[in-house]
Amino acid sequence: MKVKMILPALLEAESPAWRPVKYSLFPPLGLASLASHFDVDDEVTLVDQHVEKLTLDDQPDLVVIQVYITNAYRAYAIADHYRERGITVVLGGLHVTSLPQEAALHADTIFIGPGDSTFPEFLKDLKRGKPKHEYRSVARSLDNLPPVRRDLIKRGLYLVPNSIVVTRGCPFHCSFCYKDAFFKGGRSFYTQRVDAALSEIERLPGKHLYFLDDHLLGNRKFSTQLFDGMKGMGRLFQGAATVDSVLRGDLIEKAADAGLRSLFVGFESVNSANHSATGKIQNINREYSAVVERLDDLGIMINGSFVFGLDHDKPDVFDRTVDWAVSQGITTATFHIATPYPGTEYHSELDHQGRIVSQDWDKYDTRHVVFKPKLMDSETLVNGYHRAYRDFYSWRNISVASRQHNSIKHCVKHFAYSTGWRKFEPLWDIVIRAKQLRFMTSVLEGVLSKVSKDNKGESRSQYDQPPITSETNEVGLDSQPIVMQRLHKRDLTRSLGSP
Ligand code: B12
Ligand code: SF4
Repeated sequence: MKVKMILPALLEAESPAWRPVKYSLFPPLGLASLASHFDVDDEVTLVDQHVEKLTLDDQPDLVVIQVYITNAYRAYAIADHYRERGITVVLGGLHVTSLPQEAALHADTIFIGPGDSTFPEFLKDLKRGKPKHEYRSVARSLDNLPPVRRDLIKRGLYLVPNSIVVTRGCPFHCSFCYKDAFFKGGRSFYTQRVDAALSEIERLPGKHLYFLDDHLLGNRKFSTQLFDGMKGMGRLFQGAATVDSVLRGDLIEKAADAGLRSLFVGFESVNSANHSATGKIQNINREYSAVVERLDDLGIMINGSFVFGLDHDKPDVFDRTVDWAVSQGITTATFHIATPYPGTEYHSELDHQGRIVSQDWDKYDTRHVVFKPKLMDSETLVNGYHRAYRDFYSWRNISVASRQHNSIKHCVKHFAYSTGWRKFEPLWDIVIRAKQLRFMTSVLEGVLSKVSKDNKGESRSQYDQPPITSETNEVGLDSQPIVMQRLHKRDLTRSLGSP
């Protein structure tokens, strides 16, 4: 059987503001995982439209398309095109799971939820000539899965060809997150077997790995064994985890020992009221600085993720967030405009209140305002979002933030990583067009090399600002960054909130 697997690009690919580097980071791991279920004599190709040209004049027997909300319209157009040619088209992924009826109009078969058990079931049915119209994932396990078909990945087209996932889902339930909708009807957090994860890591060439797991520290037992197993492998890796997990126990030290050098942390908001409202119930006043300090002490760079426009955000939220992130020495920041993905609790709430103003899925990219914000107008939200990016990545703020670390090497790495990521777009474009990203992977490995607490030797508190002006638990405009900065290691235990 001739099979074509496609990750359609989002429409933004045609915009002048397109940042090719962002979409040349990771290969389509979901499709490469599903491809492992084909027979050896099936002829499979995998096309990632973000990094290569998609031709549509071929005649495969089966087309498999992954649909995110932001590429949905293009995915549907491609699906319609192949179906008109009489080819079987199957659709799956996050958006199909959120809106199955919409997707079903463009597919012979749709898949709801993760495809690890339903896709092989479909392939069996297809062979028997009796594929169903819909497969719904109920059994959830990563045991005994065949190895990801990495041979289908064109490694040279990606900065981070070694992306990997060793768990699925997350143990938490934030109301705005895709997760609960996607994993409905079965387990929503599960892991690979540790030996299988370690074997997969061993098979990856080079040093650098990027764990795309939602929460790499989410299962303590699994992660402890994973990091113990990775110790001595000489890997450098990046991953994502929650505020809470960085503070709890010594897992983060184990991760650092195993090679963790940069962590994506979902701070989400500097307004603690937003956390209660969205199910992120940690106490922001106490935890955030402690997280930063602990990671800093371990030489782990931080990519902080922040959402703007939640119901407790006033127009001052942009400056407050940037000021805090800079004062704390956050290495890179990812800002988002709050986006109510269909299927989430957040979407239901806003919909119920009549506040959804656009159903154009192309705009659900966290850069557009698709709902009516509560305490500011849409223009303020979108302008504030752009301003936050501009201000955070201004030369001045990069330089101030870079100086907030305990070691000179960390300061230099911060500066190099942050400027390299945001300030040299034209250079990235040249490298991408010349298909030379593999050389940049070694540069990345250099930047992610180990930092030990050395030369500078000063405590973060030497950079601290004036004393606290308010003791309120609610994050006050003037008090918030300062309250955060006064935390020290001894406060860590006290600062632990429930997840
Ligand atoms: C890596 C990543 C990216 C990478 C690259 C993605 C890629 N090349 O695939 C980059 C950085 C480019 C990226 C960009 C964006 N991303 Co992104 N990203 C992720 C992340 C962290 C991991 C995805 C992944 O690889 N998972 C691991 C693999 C194994 O799982 P999978 O891809 O989901 O595939 C499984 C199932 O979905 C299913 N499946 C998928 N397709 C199909 C098809 C068939 C036929 C079948 C049977 C099954 C099936 O089976 C697979 C195996 O179980 C997810 C978070 C997450 N955990 O999903 C967010 C996530 C997918 N991104 C998201 C968003 C919003 C974006 C952006 C809009 C962000 C932005 N502001 O720029 C852009 C636009 C992306 C686009 N192309 O449209 C949202 C999507 C929300 C939604 N409802 O669609 C997520 C869920 C993050 C979040 N928490 O909100 N992203
Ligand atoms: S902690 Fe992150 S991945 Fe987990 S539910 Fe919340 S937003 Fe989603």
